[in-house]
Amino acid sequence: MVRQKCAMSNLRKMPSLSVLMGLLLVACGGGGDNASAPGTAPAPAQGAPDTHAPVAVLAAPANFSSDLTGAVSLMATATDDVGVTEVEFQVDGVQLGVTLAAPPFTASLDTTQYASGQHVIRTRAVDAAGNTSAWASASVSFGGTRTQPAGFTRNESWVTGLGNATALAPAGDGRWFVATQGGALRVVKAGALLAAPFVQLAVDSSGERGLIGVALHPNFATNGYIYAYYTTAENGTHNRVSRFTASGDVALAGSELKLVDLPALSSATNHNGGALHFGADGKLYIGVGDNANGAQAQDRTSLFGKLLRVNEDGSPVTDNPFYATNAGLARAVWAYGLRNPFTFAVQPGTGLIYINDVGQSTWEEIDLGAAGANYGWPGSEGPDGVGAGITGPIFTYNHTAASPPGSGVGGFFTGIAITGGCFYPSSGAFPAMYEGSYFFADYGSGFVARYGATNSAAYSFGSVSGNPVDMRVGVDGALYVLTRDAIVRFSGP
Ligand SMILES: [Ca+2]
Repeated sequence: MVRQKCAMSNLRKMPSLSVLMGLLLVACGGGGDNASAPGTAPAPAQGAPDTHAPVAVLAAPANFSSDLTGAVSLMATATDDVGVTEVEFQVDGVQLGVTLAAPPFTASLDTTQYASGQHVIRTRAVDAAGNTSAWASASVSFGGTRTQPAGFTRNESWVTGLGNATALAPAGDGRWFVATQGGALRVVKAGALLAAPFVQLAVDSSGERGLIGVALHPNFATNGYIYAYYTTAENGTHNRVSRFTASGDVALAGSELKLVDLPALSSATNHNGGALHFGADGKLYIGVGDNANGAQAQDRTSLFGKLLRVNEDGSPVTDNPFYATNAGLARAVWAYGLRNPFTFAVQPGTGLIYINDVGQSTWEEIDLGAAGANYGWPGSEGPDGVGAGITGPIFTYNHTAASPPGSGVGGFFTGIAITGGCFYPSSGAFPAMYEGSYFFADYGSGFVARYGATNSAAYSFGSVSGNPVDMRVGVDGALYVLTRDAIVRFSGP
């Protein structure tokens, strides 16, 4: 353990001596140890301000510690040219316990309070002048079987019996609209699945085709507009976005307005995308897969492998990045180089867009939405092949665990297909630490995680038994995860 340094001789000549003395005597534990720690800068000259930050080291647990259970001891060491006055620990970006003023810098962490899976432990030190060390951190995994944080409730049977569900959208009145692959757009009202669908569409549901996206107009409460993305066999099999008008819990007969007819699909039935959301700019964004032809993702004149941006009537928005160089519907291209943007999300208020791009055989990724961005597919997947002109992911995880587990990009998270996702709003029933978090899930692993932009790190939140396909925060502030068959409700403490 590196010894604490207390340069008492210099401090006696500094201003505010009585305050500093009190702090430093505590920080030094009364040990009177004036020896220099190796590697630290010399103490500031007499009368000079202390501008040298301390150094904190997380001594335990070790980075990549796996399957930690029960009570875990955290230990930090901290050194400074003058003296350390505070050491704190964090778990997943939230301070653990009280700030420590004196060594030993230890704390006990009760892992049973956290969902099993990846968590990040951090420590940092502060000196009397207020200089703050960098965070020292360890990515670890907690074992056990906890499927949601302590104090939260997971209800896996909030709604069941959906049958090949693909996407969901909340209404401000508490209802939910749930797309099912076979073409039925179902309604959940007061927690009950209504027997009559909102609308039953004729769809081609082979492979990954079918009714695979739903979005409500921002003014749904007054205009009743609901948008759906589905595969139709009309005039050659292709994907379409239509608008319907609600009349109570069903679509007004004859209200379908066909807004966007995408180009004909090949015989490939996978990679259709399907996600639909209105941005903060009032425009409708549409995720379109590459139809299993990666080259189309790089062709900016192709509608495949893109995030599109259209007006609410389906017309391309005139300030789209390739509006001037493309023709027809291709003027709707907003971002490209995507493989299968089956889900994406818009942050309430800020309009920030995160795109989940399902990878091929190696990487799942979250991309930061930006006009004109090229996310690199098929030449780039996850962190691989991110060259000039390519926008790499903000978070990515592998299909296979690294050796040792946790040591690779994405840490302990592994899976086969990223789904989700949604931002927790700036107010809601969850504790403040969740505000602004981006929740996502994996279709195969069934984990539910959150990504915190503050530390660019992802943490385990929980898991579900089924295969997650979509998720949203309800008007009650609970997190609703849609699996192929059910809506799982995670409610806060
Ligand atoms: Ca210092």
